[in-house]
Amino acid sequence: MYQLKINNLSEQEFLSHFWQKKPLLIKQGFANFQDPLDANELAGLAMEESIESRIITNHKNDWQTHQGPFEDFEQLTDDHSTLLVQAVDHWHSDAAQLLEPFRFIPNWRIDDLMISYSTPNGGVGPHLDQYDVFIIQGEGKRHWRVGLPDPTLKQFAQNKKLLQVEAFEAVIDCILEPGDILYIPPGCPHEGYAVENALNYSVGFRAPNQQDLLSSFADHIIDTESGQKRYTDHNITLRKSKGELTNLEVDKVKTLMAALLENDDLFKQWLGSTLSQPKHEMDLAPVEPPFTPEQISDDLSDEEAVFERLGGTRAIYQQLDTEVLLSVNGENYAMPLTDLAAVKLLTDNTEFESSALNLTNPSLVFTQTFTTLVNEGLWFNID
Ligand code: AKG
Repeated sequence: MYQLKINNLSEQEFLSHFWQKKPLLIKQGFANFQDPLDANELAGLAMEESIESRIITNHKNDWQTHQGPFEDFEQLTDDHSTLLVQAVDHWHSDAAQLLEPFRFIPNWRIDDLMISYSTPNGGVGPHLDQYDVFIIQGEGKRHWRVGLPDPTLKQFAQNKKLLQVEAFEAVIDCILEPGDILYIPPGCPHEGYAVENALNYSVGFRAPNQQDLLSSFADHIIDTESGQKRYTDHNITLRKSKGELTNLEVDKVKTLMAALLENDDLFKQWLGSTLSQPKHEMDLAPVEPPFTPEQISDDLSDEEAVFERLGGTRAIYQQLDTEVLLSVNGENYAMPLTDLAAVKLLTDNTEFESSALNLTNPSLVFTQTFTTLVNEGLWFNID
């Protein structure tokens, strides 16, 4: 279990003064840091078809990007190279533990754990992200520079797969040692080069933009065959200019469209399903033969049982007027309001004790839903 210490700040102080505001160097954020994996294990993951990985090299300032999966690691040279593996929390339960200390931030904002292994002078070069990130230093040392957002900084493509940013002034310039952490808000340019072979863990956050949201909402409207109401104008009057689309008509179209966004049930169903989509394909092992709700109920009544959530699973809930809407990996499940405490337990924690669940007195609907989730392999009894 990793214990996070944000200098002398409380989590609330960090949120008030730094989150989405300014970068922060957290010296020894994790005291006595132990890497959850080594470079060989990371390389093993980068050989898998279903796992996204890249090697970036920068010999003599010639930036090259090679896309995984990899059969060998010839390109991961003794210096000037970096291997990056995305969404490792989906595949490696010990590495997934590194997300836990950051769950004081709303869980739907957490995106994934990216891990990099760099040889001396290796890095991805100066760049900026649209997302918040905590970069944790594992084995080795890395020289990092971080700047403040500057709209005049130009981004350019070093190659087809590598976007970088021009030289920037640093407000943090440091050598990270094992257990040190850098918090970098969106838009802050940063670059890190290994001083010696180094492992880095990036805890990334998601922040959808309007384009993503509206296009996903449009898909939801089509899938659910909603939004069939048409434009009407039963009280138009004769007017001089027949070519004009009047401001009143523009407003009526806007109102027609806004009515869909204001449909709270439709909106929350869509939002729950879209925000709970996992980052990548899940490493699922469905239960065969499936458990019955009675079997799960028996398991739950065993006071000693502990249920764990599979790495990469995204679980959130919203309160509707008459029910609780649980969303897991893009699927919505409606529960009675009396299950609020049970749903909270399921979504606030990556593992829970059945004794705690029993105290909430879960309904049959909850047990049936939980049975479905266990049968899909999303929660499992670690007893
Ligand atoms: C990021 O996560 O934004 C980084 O810059 C990390 C890149 C790396 O580990 O090489």
